[in-house]
Amino acid sequence: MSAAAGLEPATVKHPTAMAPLIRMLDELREMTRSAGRDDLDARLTMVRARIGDSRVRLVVVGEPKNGMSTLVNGLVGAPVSATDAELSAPVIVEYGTAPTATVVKAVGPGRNERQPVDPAHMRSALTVQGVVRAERTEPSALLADGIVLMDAPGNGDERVKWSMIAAADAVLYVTEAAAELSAAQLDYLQRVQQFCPTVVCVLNKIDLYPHWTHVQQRDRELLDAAGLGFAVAPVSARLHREAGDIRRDMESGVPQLIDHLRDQVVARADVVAREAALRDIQLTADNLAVTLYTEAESLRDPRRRAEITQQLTIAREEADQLRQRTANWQIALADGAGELMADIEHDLRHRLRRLARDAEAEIAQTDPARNWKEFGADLDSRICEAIEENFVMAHYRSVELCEQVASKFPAGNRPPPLPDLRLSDPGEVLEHVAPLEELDSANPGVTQQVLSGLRGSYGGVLMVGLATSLLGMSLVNWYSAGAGVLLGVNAIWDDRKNRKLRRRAEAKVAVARLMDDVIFQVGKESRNRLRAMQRSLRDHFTEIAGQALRTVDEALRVAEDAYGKYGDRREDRLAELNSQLVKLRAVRDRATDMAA
Ligand SMILES: Nc1nc2c(ncn2[C@@H]2O[C@H](COP(=O)(O)OP(=O)(O)OP(=O)(O)O)[C@@H](O)[C@H]2O)c(=O)[nH]1
Ligand SMILES: [Mg+2]
Repeated sequence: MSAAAGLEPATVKHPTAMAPLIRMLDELREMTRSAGRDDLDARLTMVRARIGDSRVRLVVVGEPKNGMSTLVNGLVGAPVSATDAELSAPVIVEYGTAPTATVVKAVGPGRNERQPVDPAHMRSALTVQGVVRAERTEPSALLADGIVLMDAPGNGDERVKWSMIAAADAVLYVTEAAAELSAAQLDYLQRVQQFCPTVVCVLNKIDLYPHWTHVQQRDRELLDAAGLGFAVAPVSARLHREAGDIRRDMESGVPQLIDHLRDQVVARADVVAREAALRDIQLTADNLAVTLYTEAESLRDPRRRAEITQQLTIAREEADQLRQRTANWQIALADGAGELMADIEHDLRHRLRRLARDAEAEIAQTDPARNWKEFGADLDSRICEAIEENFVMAHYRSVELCEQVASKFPAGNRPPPLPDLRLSDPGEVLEHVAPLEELDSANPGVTQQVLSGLRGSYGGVLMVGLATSLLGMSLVNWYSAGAGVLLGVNAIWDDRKNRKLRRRAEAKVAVARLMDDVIFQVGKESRNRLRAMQRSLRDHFTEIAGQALRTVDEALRVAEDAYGKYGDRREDRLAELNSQLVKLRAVRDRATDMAA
């Protein structure tokens, strides 16, 4: 059976033996496809690929670190699969004309990308996520015999493992000789058997556990009790690796395992493949029959027909309702947001105007020059408070708006989490606002006061001095000096009063300017925040509206389809189903005959 170092691996599954199976599979696949059972179709496609492959696919699985990769390397006779790897990838080793290694990476559903790697760097290639495909030219006994070996990493993706098992002709299930099979392992083996009936249990690391014969005995009993007639092969992949001569290699049990695989799997490849394929065909046929039968039954059932009609009516009504409700959500959002922005701005102006009025009243009662700094600080804190309240209002009003828009959609569509519009630090918004201006006339200099006093007293002296000079007195005399003092004091007093009035006017202007600035800056900030909120609501609800419409449209389509089937096309469909069932029975019978 063993091929020499020829260029092609041996053909172990013969095309003539597989041809009738392939015909059956193709027939069945057509039926599963027309019945819309994609799952069954996928399974049959894989079975087709398996029996179409002239080699025997052998997959090695087991729990992490049981020594699968060491065993694979032992079977191939070369270190193709990384051992003690932290991150291992599935490895496929096959016979080829040149030694190559390719990393196959899944780049999308059903699409793979191949990257060649240097076999010398295979260890590093293994850390890449994907499948490593290695081709060996050396006539490793098993590869040349036409075996493709697949090493499934112990802690790899379970789905990948199962698809490898389903694609395999035979499974080597590796356990450690430390303990007998657990209930969970037996359960796992039961499931494996449903996908691939040819399984060999490999009891590895017998060098470590002297009581392995006892474990083997127990495993045999447990498997028999579970109705699993798998062979149990005790081996030590390490002893095999380290064996220098044939005698020691025989102790490792690996040569015996290879012989077993040759006799029971390679030599019987046609039988093994046929049995597995026939089982798959029978199972799929039964599964499909149930689907077709159920559909035929419900077509014949008048209650079902009434139900379908009612479902169509409901689906139509729901679609109409949704269209009406959602037609105007955008208008509701745009209107609501516009109104909200105007209200918030109005509220801000209103609050600040009230503050300005209070400030003016205060200014009118006192001299603003006194405590102008404290006055400014106090005003600032009141402005902060007002702004904070304004933003709190903006927040709650936008939550309300969000709920209003959400109510236009079917229940269950929760409004999105809104950005919080409340201010954590109102000072930030006020950063660009210029502080309250200083009062120009706040501190008149001493010279200024003296000057205006002098101006007054000079007038007084001149006025009275001139009059008294007519009486022959000198220009400066007691009377004129008295008048000078009097008018001087009066001038100082007048000057002070005027200054105070001017300061009040200046203070009012300063407050008004501050308020203007605050309204400008805060208004800008709050408009920005509200617009961002509006945009995020619009994006969110556009998505929801699209989804909701797609859902009802799909429901409507399904209902119309079903109605079509049960309505006008009912008789045709029944006839079609009957003919499919007859065809299916024929395939099933043929498979049963072949299996027998
Ligand atoms: N004593 C002994 N050690 C072994 C034997 N087979 C494998 N090992 C050791 O067990 C460890 C794990 O071996 P691997 O071949 O990497 O195991 P694996 O099952 O491929 O591990 P993962 O794929 O990573 O789950 C390594 O240190 C091996 O040397 C054996 O027969 N006897
Ligand atoms: Mg491994």
